[in-house]
Amino acid sequence: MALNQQSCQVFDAVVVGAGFSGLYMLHRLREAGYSVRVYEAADDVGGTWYWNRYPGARCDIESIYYNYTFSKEILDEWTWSSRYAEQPEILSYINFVADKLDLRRDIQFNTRITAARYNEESRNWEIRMEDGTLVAAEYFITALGCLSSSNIPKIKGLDSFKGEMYHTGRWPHKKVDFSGKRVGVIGTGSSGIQAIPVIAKEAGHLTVFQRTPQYSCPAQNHPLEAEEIRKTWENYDETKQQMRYSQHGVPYGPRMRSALEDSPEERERLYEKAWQEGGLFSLTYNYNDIAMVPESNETAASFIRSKIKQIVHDPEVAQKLMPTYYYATKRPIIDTNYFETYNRENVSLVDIKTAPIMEITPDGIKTTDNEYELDVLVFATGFDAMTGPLFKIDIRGKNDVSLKDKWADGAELKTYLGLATSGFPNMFMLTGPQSPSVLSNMMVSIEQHVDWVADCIDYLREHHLEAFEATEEAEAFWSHQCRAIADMSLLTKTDSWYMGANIDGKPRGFLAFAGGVGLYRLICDDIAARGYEGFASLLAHDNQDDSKVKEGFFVSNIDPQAWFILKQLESAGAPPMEQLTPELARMGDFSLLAGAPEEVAKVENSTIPVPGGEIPVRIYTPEGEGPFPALVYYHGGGWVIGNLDTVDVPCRMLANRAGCVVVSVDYRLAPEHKFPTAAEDSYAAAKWLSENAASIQVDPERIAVGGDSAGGNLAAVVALMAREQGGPSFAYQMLIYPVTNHAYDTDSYSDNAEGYFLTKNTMVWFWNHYLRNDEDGQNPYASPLLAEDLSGLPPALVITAGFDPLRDEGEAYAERLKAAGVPVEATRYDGMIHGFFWMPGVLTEAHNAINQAANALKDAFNAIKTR
Ligand code: NA7
Repeated sequence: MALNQQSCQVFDAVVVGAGFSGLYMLHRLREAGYSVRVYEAADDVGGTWYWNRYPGARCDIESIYYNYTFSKEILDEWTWSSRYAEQPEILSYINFVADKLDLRRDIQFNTRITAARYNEESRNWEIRMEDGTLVAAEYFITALGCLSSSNIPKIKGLDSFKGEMYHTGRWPHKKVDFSGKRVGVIGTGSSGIQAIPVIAKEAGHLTVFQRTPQYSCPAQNHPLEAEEIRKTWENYDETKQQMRYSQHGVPYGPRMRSALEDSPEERERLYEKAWQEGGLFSLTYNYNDIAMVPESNETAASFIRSKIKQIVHDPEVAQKLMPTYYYATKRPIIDTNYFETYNRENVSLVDIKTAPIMEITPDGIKTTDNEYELDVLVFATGFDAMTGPLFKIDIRGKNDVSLKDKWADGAELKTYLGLATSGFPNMFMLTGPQSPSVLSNMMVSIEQHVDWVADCIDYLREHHLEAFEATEEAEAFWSHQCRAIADMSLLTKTDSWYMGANIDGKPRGFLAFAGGVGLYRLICDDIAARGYEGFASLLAHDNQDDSKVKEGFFVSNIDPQAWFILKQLESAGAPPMEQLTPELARMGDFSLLAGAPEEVAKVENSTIPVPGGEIPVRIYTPEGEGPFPALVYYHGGGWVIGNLDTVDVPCRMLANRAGCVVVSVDYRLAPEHKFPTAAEDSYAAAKWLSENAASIQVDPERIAVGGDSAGGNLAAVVALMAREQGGPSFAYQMLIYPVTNHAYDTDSYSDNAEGYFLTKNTMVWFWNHYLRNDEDGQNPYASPLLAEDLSGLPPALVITAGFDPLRDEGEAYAERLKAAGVPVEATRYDGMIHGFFWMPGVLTEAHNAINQAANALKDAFNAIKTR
């Protein structure tokens, strides 16, 4: 496609698509004084809402929040008629905005863009229309929508059908008449579930061809009063901020509680309330772990299944409608009388998983066990989402490489922030793959993207930066993050269109950023504030500050899951621990990071005597016959915070995997009980176990000590105390990122002083609460690294984390043990942060470390057995 640019129009920016994102992009750029042209295949504005006109089509976000928020005036001038607006009303709203801002004069309708190519010489994009016309632009912006490439499955005989055929995403503009007709609907996603009840009312007979049963909750749609809208937006700025910094783009979020913390009765009560209230998030927002923890998910899933059973009269039909995948791992669906529709005489349900469709015949559908005669066939079969619309245009970047080839048809999807991709300078994708878009209220995501791109273009012009593109490093980082973050949830455990699984032959992989719109906004803003870190401009290369790029967070080798946790904690804006009182610091709840506690044969809370009092312990006994080996476990928390619950999950996992009893010890905390109380309590607990082993089915010859962080310190100290104070003798010491020295002088302290969960300042705060004075810090029972002699101690496992201030002192202790002749297995988890051992709910490496520790314990116990 060679172009004589003098012969064609040249714009500052070309935008493809006149839906919500394209329209706002046009407005922003035009207001800033750029020349912009929007091309749209349809004959009017609307995008997704122009095409999806099927009966019953509605938004699944409450209309009150499904607005542009950039203009208070526009917001105030529009009134929605119901809680969930119907498609015609949403389309009217889009038209109202287009008129109000006089957008149409810069939109060319009925124009499909077929190709776009970056010309490296002119540094312009050359954009070709279906009729061959070319235009050029410095910036090429896709506003294609995520769900605009409709999917009609390639079923044998498709073209032979004599009746009428429609796809929900390409619905005609005239009313389709179903009255008295035999109608078939293939597909029971959101579109099918909205359309089926409406079609059923009109059709002679409706046959639904269902491949996967779905969870759906009632929308409980109702008329909206103008007063309600006014009240909601009374605090315009505040509501807007709440939406922007939320998880999904609505001004509320999940309750900070695990579904497993409530009794079944309480859960039932809350789910029932949510069912009555209706809406997309009602059920899931009862708890914060439904999308994360299988057991929590099942509580919501089984509630919906029980509702289906109640609603659908015919038990066989109800059974066919029972979904089994993890709830909310596909976009949750809300409906109006969907399940009730199966009680109608004129509706039948065909399960095409057990009897698949063989072919479409001139008269209807033939499955493996039946034939269905139809007059109308409706495909509610969804879309080739996210990448589909981009691949429909032949987009070519530098060296004439096509986007489709670069991404290997989607198998190697690589973007930076979902906004840009290397090799395609000055191209921006609005709500594209690897952005949070489809997991959110689209309006919030759209406004964020458009604002960011408009600001970026201003910056480029101001700094005379041309040919601006994402670096390969940055996009590798981002793409890795997106996959790893999605893997932390249940989202990747289900075949869904989020995974590309709905399209035959489409490569599988999670297509969006699952970290939430609020966090995403912070990251994007952070990157902009760093001078658009992760982007490079060819022409300005000499002027760019390379050091910035090298130090950037996207080139660090921190584990993506750990990075995500850190970003989330950062965005939560909690004050540093050292600014809190110990009482307040103890209230922090990290149970979501730990994940769901697994079953252990027996878990018992008890107390044991220690000098000057009693302390609680929790005893985990595995399946099988005793006597068992045992691990005495000391939790972390800088001797100031932490308790038995903090380490409940890893203790359970260790008990099951190592086949040992775990005695978790709630030693007394500082500053109420300063050094050496914690060490003495810990030693007393180990001695108690050794002396009372038989009473809890433990073999006294096979006892290990272990712990993490301050608990690792206590385990090491107990081993020293036992050697020096006449036993007991331990089979093993398991030291997880232990504190070993009251000093802050290591490289890891300076490299990881802040930004990696445990900070240097917090460590200083912990030590200051723990020790009575500096002299205590020199005591080997506080700083075991200072012990003169480490010989004769039990064999050890020392696990450290790469991004931890305590890394080097843990490793120094391992070295000293080795030098003293103690067998040591030392492992550094390079990409990990302090505390990761008790975060198996979100970190794969936590599982690896717990498994490693369990295997090491097992080996140590077996060595004694066979001695
Ligand atoms: P979805 O959610 O992708 O649903 C498509 C439906 O079509 C779903 O039930 C599919 O079953 C079914 N389908 C897809 N291909 C086939 C074939 N080949 N044979 C039979 N059935 C098939 O699209 P929607 O339009 O409903 O909703 C898209 C989004 O719009 C929605 O998430 C909201 O965000 C709004 P499957 O589940 O793949 O087995």
